[in-house]
Amino acid sequence: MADLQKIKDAIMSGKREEVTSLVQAGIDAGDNAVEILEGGMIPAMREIGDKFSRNEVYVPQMLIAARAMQAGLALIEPALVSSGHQPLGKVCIGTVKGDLHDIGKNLVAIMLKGAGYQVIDLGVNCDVNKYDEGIKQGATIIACSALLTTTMPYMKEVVEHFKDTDVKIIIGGAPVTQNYADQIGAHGYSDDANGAVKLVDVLFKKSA
Ligand code: B1M
Repeated sequence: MADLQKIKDAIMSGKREEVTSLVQAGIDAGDNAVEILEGGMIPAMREIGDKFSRNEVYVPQMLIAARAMQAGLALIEPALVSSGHQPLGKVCIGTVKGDLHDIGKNLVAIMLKGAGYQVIDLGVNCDVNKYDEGIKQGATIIACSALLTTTMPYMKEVVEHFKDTDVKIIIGGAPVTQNYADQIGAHGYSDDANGAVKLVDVLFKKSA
């Protein structure tokens, strides 16, 4: 089994090459990608965030930790994504306007692809026009991510923008809650990437 503590430490200290070799060693040893993700990688991001809150680290350290995390994610992505079946439907995903956090959004995209959906990744800092582009490319569901309490309110604008259409909007991200989703009239909320896949499954079954 990969040394999850070492992976966590390497991500927190932004050692991209060390993360790559530790994660690769885990994959080569046949470890479960979800265990590497949930046992080492995600806890690293949580802890660096807590340190940031306590002023023990600053933005540059969060940034290099995020880069090391992305390097590890790229390695486990193929194991998280199963292949070989027809797309079940199209979903577009993006982090809302003003928000540059993309790790959670990327994870949701990976899990959706793994579940057989075609994913249009709109990136970060998405305004309603950007989400419109995803819809024009054939998506029927929008997955919106927000990590900041200051950017979360933009989700209401996205819901309002698509109010009189058939587009379904699901939301998530650290500050987002079920209560907030109900309040703004979103079609679903999940606190993690697997839950987002379940929401999409339900919405596609409903529209089938
Ligand atoms: Co930022 N940051 N950051 N940051 N950052 C947080 C979010 C923060 C909580 C840190 C803290 O204070 N403890 C805090 C927000 C406070 C608040 O608003 N309440 C914060 C802040 C303040 C800031 C800046 C303002 C700092 C500054 O400049 N002074 C700034 C804002 C920049 C901007 O966006 N405009 C900023 C910048 C950055 C970096 C660029 C340095 C970097 C991001 C790099 C990147 O993403 N490429 C960064 C990072 C890394 C973090 C933390 C440490 C980690 C975020 C992360 O990747 N988590 C974060 C602290 C934390 O989260 N504990 C923090 C791992 C990821 C897997 O989890 O994204 O939550 P998460 O996704 C989860 C679920 O939320 C869910 O599924 C995922 C896992 O299953 N989910 C969805 C996410 N999206 C979903 C969508 C769905 C469903 C589920 O669709 C339906």
